[in-house]
Amino acid sequence: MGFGDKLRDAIDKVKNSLHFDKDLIKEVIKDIQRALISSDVNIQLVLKISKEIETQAFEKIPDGVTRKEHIVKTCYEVLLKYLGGSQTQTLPENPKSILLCGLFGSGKTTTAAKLAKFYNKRGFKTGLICADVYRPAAYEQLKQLSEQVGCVFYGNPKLKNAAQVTKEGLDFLKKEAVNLIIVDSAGRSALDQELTKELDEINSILKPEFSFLVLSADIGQAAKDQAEKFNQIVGIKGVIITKLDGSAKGGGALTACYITKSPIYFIGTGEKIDDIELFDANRYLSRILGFGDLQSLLEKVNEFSKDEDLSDVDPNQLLSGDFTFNLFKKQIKAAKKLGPFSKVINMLGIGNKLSKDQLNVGQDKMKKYNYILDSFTKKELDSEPSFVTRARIERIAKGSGTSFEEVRELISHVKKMKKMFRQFGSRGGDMNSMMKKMMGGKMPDMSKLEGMDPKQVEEITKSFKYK
Ligand SMILES: Nc1nc2c(ncn2[C@@H]2O[C@H](COP(=O)(O)OP(=O)(O)OP(=O)(O)O)[C@@H](O)[C@H]2O)c(=O)[nH]1
Ligand SMILES: [Mg+2]
Repeated sequence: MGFGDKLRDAIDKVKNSLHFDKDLIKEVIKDIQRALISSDVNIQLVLKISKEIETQAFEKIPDGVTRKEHIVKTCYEVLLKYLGGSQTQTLPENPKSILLCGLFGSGKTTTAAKLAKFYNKRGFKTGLICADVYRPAAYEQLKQLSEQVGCVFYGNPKLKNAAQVTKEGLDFLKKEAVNLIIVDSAGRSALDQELTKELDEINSILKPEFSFLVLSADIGQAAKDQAEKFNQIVGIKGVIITKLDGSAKGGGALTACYITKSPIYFIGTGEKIDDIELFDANRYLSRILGFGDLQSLLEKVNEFSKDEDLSDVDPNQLLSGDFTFNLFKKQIKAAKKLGPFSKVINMLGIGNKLSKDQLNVGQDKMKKYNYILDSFTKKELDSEPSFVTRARIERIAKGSGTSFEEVRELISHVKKMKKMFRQFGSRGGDMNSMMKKMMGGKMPDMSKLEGMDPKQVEEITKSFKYK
């Protein structure tokens, strides 16, 4: 169970219960405590969070709001406050240079390539410099990633001085007329003198507009020490948390950033080059708590729509239960780029409603399904599963070189998906209107909170009244 699943279960307990008493609230708070502790959140902070939820849960509730709605809102807001790092940051429209630093294996090189792709998609001409002269394979790794991204690359495996490579890289990239430079530096097992010296030297040559500390979510609370040390010794603008997809300790890393007031700019959510997002605490939390995040799914789908013909995949269509073979075919095509289907489903906040088998339609199966769907006629692709009769199944199996059973399995898969989306759709609608009611029609705009001190932010968050 990853970070988020347990929290979600606790919140679901409130959502699904019919009546409330002190015992239920205490039980839910215990569940939240357990979830936070197992994701490595500092114990003092866990107590603080639970105390806040408990106090607010029993406050007088405003007219027109049920106790249940009030409690869900309270849990959401308190968790948002502590898991949101030091609030959502916005990057300027035109960043010129970014330096990535961090300890061994934190994800710097992968993040450098992810950022390059992120900005390329937004119209930048990005250049990557490999300033890791420490690890022999570093040059080749970043070079290959640059080719994958399609951005300009500079490295010099013969040089053993990171500052010197950076200097050469800057000259080279100037000629290439790039408008964003991203520098990948070497990791060490600790921020020792050697690494400090190296980063200082790169800093004085690059004068980065943004120097980011790259932290892996699986270090949990240890993120606090690292953020403090890097900030004191080399100075950082903010952090990027990687591996939030796989780590159960994500809560520890996120709250550590809240404690050290380190702004989180980006999060890494997978190994693929597209698995990076600007960190938006509100959006992240609604996703892990299962409120669904149609917005980020839509954005992602739109980014790929040009080359993958996904422009007409409308989540509302999905949620109305209108899940066709055609849509399934498109999903298989898009899965390569969007990442595993399980991830798309998680963005919708319904990952926990599916069985493992439904989630893990493996790559081989995907290929087979693709062959099968290629043998469907246009009419069959747009039809209800019941339209695909026995005779049709036989024809499709023959045409695709698969078996009768395999075609039947695909049909039953689509049937299940259709049913599941329809069920979620009706529930999701209720959830949306409930959230609206709770937030007075709108959610706090986190981008407005940038740079404020946490006290001010607290005041503003509190001022969101019910309508
Ligand atoms: N699941 C997941 N894996 C990631 C993510 N970011 C990086 N990784 C993986 O983490 C491992 C280390 O990543 P690198 O980018 O090489 O890390 P690094 O900080 O450059 O490592 P050094 O240069 O050796 O210090 C690789 O296997 C990556 O695929 C992420 O967001 N999610
Ligand atoms: Mg590296």
